Amino acid sequence: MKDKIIDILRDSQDNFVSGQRISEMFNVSRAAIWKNINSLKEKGYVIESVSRKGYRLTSTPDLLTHQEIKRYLKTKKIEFKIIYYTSIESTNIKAKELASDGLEEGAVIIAEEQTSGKGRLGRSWTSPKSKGIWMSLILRPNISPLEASKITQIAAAAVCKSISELGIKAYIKWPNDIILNNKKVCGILTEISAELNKVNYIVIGIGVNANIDEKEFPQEIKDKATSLKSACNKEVSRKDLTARIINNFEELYLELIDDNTIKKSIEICKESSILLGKKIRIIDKDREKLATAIDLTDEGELLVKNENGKIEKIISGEISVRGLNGYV
Ligand code: BTX
Repeated sequence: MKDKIIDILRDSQDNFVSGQRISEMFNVSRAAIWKNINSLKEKGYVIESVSRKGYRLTSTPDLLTHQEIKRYLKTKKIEFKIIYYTSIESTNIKAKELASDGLEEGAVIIAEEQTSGKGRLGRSWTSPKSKGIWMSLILRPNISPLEASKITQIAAAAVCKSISELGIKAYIKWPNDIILNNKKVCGILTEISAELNKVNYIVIGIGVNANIDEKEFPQEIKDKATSLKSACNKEVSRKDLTARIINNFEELYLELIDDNTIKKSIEICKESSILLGKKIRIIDKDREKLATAIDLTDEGELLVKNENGKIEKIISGEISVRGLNGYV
């Protein structure tokens, strides 16, 4: 009922809607409406109430609920449905559980806070309350499991494009980081459940540091983490950015599904790559080697020239790539 009340108030724009009218719509008492209005106010909705006039919505909170994000969604084919939690261990873990239970493609698990956010290779991801976008998309593409890393490239391109739409130039550090001012502003974690040649589901986890102040980062990541707020000196609308990411993701993902190519994503990844043309360190478990990043293939693998001039293809997975002088 709360969601519907918000829809009614939104639709009436600047006009008041009487408590009587709303109560008739739901066939409940005016006191019940008043209770719901109060609970909406507690969530951050600013609702004016004037006696004999009724209620008027004057501002909405930057919450990542379906109710708030749906107005910004422009997706065409896939029904993206947000499943919202205020606090959760990890949206990827929840998404995998729900996907195993059969939840369909397009479900997006979003949390205001993760108490145990996951990075790659058992690393952790700091996810403070209401300061970022912590979300996981469930996908069920009809592709070979070997192609799963293409989804990471699609997501990286979608995030980078969405950030650039806010007027901020971000870079992609292949395969799964988005970089601002040489620091990580977003990480992507792709997880897959598959049989030999069939994908059951892919969960793509996206963590964007939206409105975290630099001083709020834990000491151990202070020198490598940043946020959009620090880059542009003001808070960004998380709900608008979340919808942009989903909108851009759908467009790029459908290129793979419909045309079996990720050309548009690769174009964005190349154009925004922070690695191409640079000397890099490739870390594979305990071994480390030097190379120059030279290109991305149409499939999204990194082409490098190693020290004796040989060209090699690096497939994302167990490998980490670093700049020569630190993280980037
Ligand atoms: P990664 O393994 O490339 O990066 C993890 C590393 O990044 C950590 O070891 C730490 O050094 C650093 N780090 C941790 N938190 C942050 C942060 N907030 N900002 C910048 N650097 C940080 C990258 O893994 C993939 C991260 C995916 C996160 C999303 S959030 C939604 C979804 N749910 C979930 O549990 N994970 C994904």
